[in-house]
Amino acid sequence: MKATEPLQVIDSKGGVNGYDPGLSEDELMHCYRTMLAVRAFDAICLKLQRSGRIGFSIPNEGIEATQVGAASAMKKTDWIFPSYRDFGMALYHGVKPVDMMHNMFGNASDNSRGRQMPVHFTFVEPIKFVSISSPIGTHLPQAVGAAFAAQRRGEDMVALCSFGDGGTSSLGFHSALNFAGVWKAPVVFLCQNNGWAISCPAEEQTASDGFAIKADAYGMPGVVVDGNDLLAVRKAVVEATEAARAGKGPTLIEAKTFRMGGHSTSDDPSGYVPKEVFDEWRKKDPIKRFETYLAASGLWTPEKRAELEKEVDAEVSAAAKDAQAVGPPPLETVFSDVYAEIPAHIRAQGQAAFDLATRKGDAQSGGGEFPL
Ligand SMILES: Cc1ncc(C[n+]2csc(CCOP(=O)(O)OP(=O)(O)O)c2C)c(N)n1
Ligand SMILES: [Mg+2]
Repeated sequence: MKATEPLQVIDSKGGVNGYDPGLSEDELMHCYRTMLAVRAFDAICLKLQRSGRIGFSIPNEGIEATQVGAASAMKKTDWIFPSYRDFGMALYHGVKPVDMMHNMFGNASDNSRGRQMPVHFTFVEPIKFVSISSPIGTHLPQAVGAAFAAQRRGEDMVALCSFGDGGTSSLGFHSALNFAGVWKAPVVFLCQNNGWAISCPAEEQTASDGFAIKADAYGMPGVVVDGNDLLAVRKAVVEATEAARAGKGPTLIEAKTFRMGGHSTSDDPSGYVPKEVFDEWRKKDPIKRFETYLAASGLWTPEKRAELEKEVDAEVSAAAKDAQAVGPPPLETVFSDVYAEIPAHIRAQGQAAFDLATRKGDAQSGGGEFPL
């Protein structure tokens, strides 16, 4: 794979060469705080998983700038079709950590009532955050369909559709880009090239010169951006949304970044990522990169980081505590949430399950193992 020079905005000294990100000081600090909140959520979920209180979590360290930079370009009327690693996009738009924690525990307050895997969030407010799909690539055609429908109805909606380098090998990727190109659907395809699809390196994922070049085949612009530079990601996504709103159709953005953790809490990346690669990417930490810009703008000090870290850590810890205290969804919701009127044979099956639970006790939580 040849290296295409990615778009960058923040230079090594925190300068932006006159670029105006179009964000107020409060909005810039909100981006920063959200990245810290993602990291706190990550760290606390890891502890919850390792102590057997939740089954599974997905690390985000290293990719916070891609998520938050992209989310910052979206309006509340837009829809996000996220990958499982994108909870920073939800946090940016005001989803509360406790509502995410309810999903992590699969408890009775979870808006999916424990029927989804952990980290498979969905929210209608404050932004449409479409339910995360486990099967890779399946949400890309959904994003195109939703965006095309909104366009036909004359609604001001752009779909931000995020997926990984591995996602580009799915059938959904190719059919979605083809339809979006033909229909000029208002979609921003954000390929987060974090170097790996579980243990498969990006170099073995494609014979193309990177991922953005695939846009050529579908008649849309392809842009490569430094995914650890929040303002560069924002710039690329803002331009793509402007084109989409102007009826010019979709853009494929490849954000080059790196996953500093395992694929999931069930994975140990030290088995396949060389230590030197981790060391190299640690120097490119996206939060530190943004700090250089904030500091150069007079908005950041180490004390500010400590203060905000304390704040988000307390918020996420309290969210975990609250969610843990909520019990599992009542057994009958397995049936009652599915049918408006429960058919007789299902009612009979349900009764048998309730009788069993009465005799033997309701399902007990497992020991934290998860087979993925
Ligand atoms: C259709 C399908 N095939 C395989 C899997 C198993 N799987 C889960 S995540 C993953 C890797 C995806 O990598 P990438 O798209 O690069 O996203 P990343 O995890 O790096 O963010 C695979 C192969 C799946 N979930 N769905
Ligand atoms: Mg990947």
